[in-house]
Amino acid sequence: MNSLGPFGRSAVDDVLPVYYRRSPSPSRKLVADNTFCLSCQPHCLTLLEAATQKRTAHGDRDYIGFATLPEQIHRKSVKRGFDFTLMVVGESGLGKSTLVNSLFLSDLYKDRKNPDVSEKIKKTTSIEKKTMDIEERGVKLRLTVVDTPGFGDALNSEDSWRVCCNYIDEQFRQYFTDESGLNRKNIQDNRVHCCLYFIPPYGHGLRQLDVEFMKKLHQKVNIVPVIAKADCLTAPEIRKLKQRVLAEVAEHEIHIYQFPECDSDEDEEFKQQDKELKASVPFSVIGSNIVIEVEGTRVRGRQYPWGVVEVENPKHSDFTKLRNFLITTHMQDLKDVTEDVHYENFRAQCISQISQQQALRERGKLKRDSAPQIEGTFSETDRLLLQKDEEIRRMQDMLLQMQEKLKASGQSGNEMDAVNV
Ligand SMILES: Nc1nc2c(ncn2[C@@H]2O[C@H](COP(=O)(O)OP(=O)(O)OP(=O)(O)O)[C@@H](O)[C@H]2O)c(=O)[nH]1
Ligand SMILES: [Mg+2]
Repeated sequence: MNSLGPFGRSAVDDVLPVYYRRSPSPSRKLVADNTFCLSCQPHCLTLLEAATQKRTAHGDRDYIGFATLPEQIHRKSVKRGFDFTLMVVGESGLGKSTLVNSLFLSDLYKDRKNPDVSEKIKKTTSIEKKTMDIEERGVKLRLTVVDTPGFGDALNSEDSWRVCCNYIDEQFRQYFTDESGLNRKNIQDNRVHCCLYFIPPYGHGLRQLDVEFMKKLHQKVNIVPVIAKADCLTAPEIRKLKQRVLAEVAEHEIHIYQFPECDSDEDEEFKQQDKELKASVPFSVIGSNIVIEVEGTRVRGRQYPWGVVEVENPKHSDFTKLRNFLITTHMQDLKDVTEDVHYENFRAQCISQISQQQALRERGKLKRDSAPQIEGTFSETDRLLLQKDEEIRRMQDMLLQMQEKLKASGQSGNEMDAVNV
């Protein structure tokens, strides 16, 4: 691979955040120097003391040491590794698997058999997930590709989007559960960070199925539309189709992935290339699993009787732009938007659902709790009333007995008067 990034930057430049790229290299030296100071007098010096000694020795009194923070983050992230999940969606045969193989210089789908027509009729969209670990200059990337063979294959393709939608939700749900659990340190992030949506080159823009899919999923995932098999179209046809797709996207209020604004302090060349990248959407792409020799150089391409279509030739397609966008320049932004916008939406919905369920449960509990309480109150009152009734009844009995005794003894008159008094 070329050691320079797409915009003439080194691979290290592309990996490191801008503020670190521009910070002077002495920050790296400070870490080493501190380690030296601490290790030579490990028991007498604190890290701060060591830093202070170094500052004084070097006569640099303005140097506190936090300039190493970006490097600390960088080292930690490199150690931990990165993960990225890409979903490819589009009608069967549009070249999804071929493009993935071309993008990651791999052959992920060697064993795949194509279903025959009778299978296709009853087939529904399936999800095929492949993960591979890639390492480049010590940076590890765990790449997951989620393929959707059979998308739009079945006669009734209305629900094709539902399978993808459920898959994306399921990954969010899993992440939400893991994040709310006890062991939050080693969460595996399987959330879908980008969805390449393949538009056929032979139509006149978006079809009902394309509009439906994008409308159902644009709030859940970063959708990046691509025009498949661009070698089927001439340059003016590609331009026309791109314009049409963009117009239809706007007409149907579909929110495809929005490129972030370029920093104003970036150099002119970078700004120009960023502008070209944005102008290329939807990317027209070509894929091939074959390497051909053209004028002494081996290139990925498609051999036709009239010539070779080169996958990585910018005059032939936007493949290189798409690859740079996905891997070199915007991978982190795709992840950030997934985290900050799509996952946040899902999380907010989950929390509001949980709160609603809790409120309903509380209401139910209140009802259940209040029922025995009323019963209890009634039985207690009844018990007291019965006690009083019983007492009154006993006193009346006693009174009657006394009256009868008095009558019987013959002295009833006077004594009865005394009792009544
Ligand atoms: N002309 C042209 N053909 C292509 C291109 N990419 C792939 N193909 C061919 O199209 C056919 C289907 O390619 P696949 O990559 O299997 O298509 P898919 O979208 O993965 O199909 P499913 O897995 O069935 O959904 C193969 O014969 C490829 O060689 C391309 O860019 N241009
Ligand atoms: Mg495929």
